[in-house]
Amino acid sequence: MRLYSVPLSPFAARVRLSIYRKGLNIEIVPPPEGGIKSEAYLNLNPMGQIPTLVSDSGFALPESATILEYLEDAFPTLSLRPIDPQDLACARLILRLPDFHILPSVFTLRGMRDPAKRDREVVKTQFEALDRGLSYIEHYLSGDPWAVGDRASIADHALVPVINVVNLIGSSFGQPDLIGKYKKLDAYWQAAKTDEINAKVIAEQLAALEMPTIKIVASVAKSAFAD
Ligand SMILES: N[C@@H](CCC(=O)N[C@@H](CS)C(=O)NCC(=O)O)C(=O)O
Repeated sequence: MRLYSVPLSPFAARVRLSIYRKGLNIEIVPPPEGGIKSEAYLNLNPMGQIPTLVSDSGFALPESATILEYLEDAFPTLSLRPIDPQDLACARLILRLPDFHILPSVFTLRGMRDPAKRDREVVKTQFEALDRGLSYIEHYLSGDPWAVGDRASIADHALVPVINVVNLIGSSFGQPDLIGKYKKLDAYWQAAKTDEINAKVIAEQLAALEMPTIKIVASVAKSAFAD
């Protein structure tokens, strides 16, 4: 099996977290030559997005949330799904909330990191939307060091890479502590960073900022966290 991934993408990072935590033998590879809009890649993932998981039989699965669930079904040992139905529902909620309420603003703001390209009104509106998104997570977080219950779950895998990119985007606009006002979220992040697997993926995301080869991917993936 292999996972097409780029280091900084919060969508790819959440899948890498599951792969590492479950100790799966899945090769993690960059997009093929030609990038994510090449014919070869579009044959695997017609949306032309990262990540894509490809099984040994050639089954190619896009969409990070779906991939996380597939990994749970295909490799149930060391389950990352809470057992209690209510906890599981909360984990799935926390998995999805950033996609609707945080990452769209992060990506828009990312396109405006250059002060010359900033529209003040858009920046203001997007930071407000991002803040609302963080408040939703605060509402549903059940504690620390894990987002739901007393062990790692798919919710943590969605959340950790997202907080990392929220911090990065805040820093590029002179607001490095966007989560500080949210007590549960802040405590969660402080604890989450000390977990070895989380720390590995956080470091991979941060290291990507220094990698010149990532720029090749970024020229294709306009909205990606990849340049
Ligand atoms: N809903 C998708 C989103 C994936 C996504 O947007 N990936 C970005 C990388 S961070 C990408 O490939 N962007 C390029 C594009 O959308 O054309 C998922 O959860 O996997």
